Amino acid sequence: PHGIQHVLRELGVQPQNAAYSTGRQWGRVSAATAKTIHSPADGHPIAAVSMASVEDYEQVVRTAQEAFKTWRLMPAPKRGEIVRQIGNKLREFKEPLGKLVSYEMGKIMQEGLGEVQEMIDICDFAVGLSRQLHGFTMHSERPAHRMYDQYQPLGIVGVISAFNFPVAVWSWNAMLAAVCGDVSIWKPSEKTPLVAVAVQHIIRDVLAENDVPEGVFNVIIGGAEIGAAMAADTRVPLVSATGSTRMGKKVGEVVGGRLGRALLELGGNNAIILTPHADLDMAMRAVVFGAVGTAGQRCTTTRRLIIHESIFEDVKQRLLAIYPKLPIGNPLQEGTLVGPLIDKQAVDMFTKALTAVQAEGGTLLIGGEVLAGADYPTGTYVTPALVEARNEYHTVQEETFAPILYLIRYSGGVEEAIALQNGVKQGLSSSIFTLNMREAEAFLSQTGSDCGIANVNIGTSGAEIGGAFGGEKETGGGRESGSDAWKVYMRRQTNTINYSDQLPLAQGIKFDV
Ligand code: UN1
Repeated sequence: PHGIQHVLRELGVQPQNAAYSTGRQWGRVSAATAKTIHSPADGHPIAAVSMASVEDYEQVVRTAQEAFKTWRLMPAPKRGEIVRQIGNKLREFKEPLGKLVSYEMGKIMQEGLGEVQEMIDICDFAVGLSRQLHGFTMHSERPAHRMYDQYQPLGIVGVISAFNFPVAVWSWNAMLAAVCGDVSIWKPSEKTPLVAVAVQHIIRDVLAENDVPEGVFNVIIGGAEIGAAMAADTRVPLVSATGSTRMGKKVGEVVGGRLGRALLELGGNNAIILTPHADLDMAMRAVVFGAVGTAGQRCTTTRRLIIHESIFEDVKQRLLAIYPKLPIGNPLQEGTLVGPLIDKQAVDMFTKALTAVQAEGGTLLIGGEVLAGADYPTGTYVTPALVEARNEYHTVQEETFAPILYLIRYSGGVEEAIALQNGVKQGLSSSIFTLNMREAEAFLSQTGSDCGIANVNIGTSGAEIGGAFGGEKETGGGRESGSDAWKVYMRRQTNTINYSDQLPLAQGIKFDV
């Protein structure tokens, strides 16, 4: 259906794919560990993968360690040149890769293409960065001394990515790591390994044409034990993990236990504040994209709407007019805006959260059904839900990775709305819609939003790659992607050089021997 066989051939996705790759080469296929991936869109089997063992992981790490020895010697702009070519290959394959992302993960085609565009954008960003891995120079307090800091390649970067952005998050990490002189080992989500196979196929020729050694860009497909091995491995100085707070706490604990670096990008419980000064026409588009886009499965998804009581009824009626008309269906179908959830387990969490929030006193206004019938063959299609709720409900405090939007009322000034927005454990993304400058600036001030991302008159999701991406509190504190997020991928060093014939001590200390 939808030309998917052709796409699989073009992307080198075989009926059965091997468990790991160190660049061009693929590891052995063990039929015993085969896992078939089914599309959440139509339930059809797409292809199978082998699951790697910890011994396979060992093999990959050794190859990566060897590769790092030479990769770090290549001048950064030359590494950038290779990333530039990877970006161009992704441009060539944007359509089929976007389609496979859509088919394997279930996000609509437009968002699949958008995800590949994020990869292309980060490649461009990384190319520029490869000539800008700047450190500062400082003036020494001692005569004839020079002082500066420099950034050196760090080593192996472990990348654990989630199903919802199955390829873009890899590229944020792997492309920055590559220009920084690091090698990466990617463990994609068990739910979406085929797009990782496809990416490896796409970059293969670039690696060959540039004689990139095996071990610079590694993929290993496997279960939680591979992630656990990576987290515990002192040969992996940085582990970048995207996913649930539960997973991140485990990874963070293990990596922290060996004093390694963990870059964590975990759950969000993102809110949009609508004040009496909001442009509601504009706000509604942002709210609906944020709440039902990617079927509510972005870490930046809008989960809470904090609405001033004077406009509460108006906002509610506007949403109640939009929600019944949302085109729900096959994500590859032109015009669909809401695709399926990733699997039945996700559907279960969706329905359980709705039952729980109603038991706490919430009112389900619309949605919450699991769709059945010929157009919805997988049991993973749901109707996005609107729930009138209170911020303090346990269910509202948790991130449910599904399209549920909680409508929460406030009656005082913007400070009250900000307190509600901040009144959760997570701290990823936040927004305010207002044309009032005092409200907007209060939201952005030191007593405003406590999130890693705070927007004015823009929704919570759909960030550009140029900014640093991540959040505070239980979101994990890490920053990926743009701005100076690259620094975590490098080893920082302060250098002081004495070119005098004296040895003066800092702080003026006298120590004559
Ligand atoms: C994620 O959901 O893990 O800002 C990443 C956004 C996207 C990235 C989301 N650019 O919504």
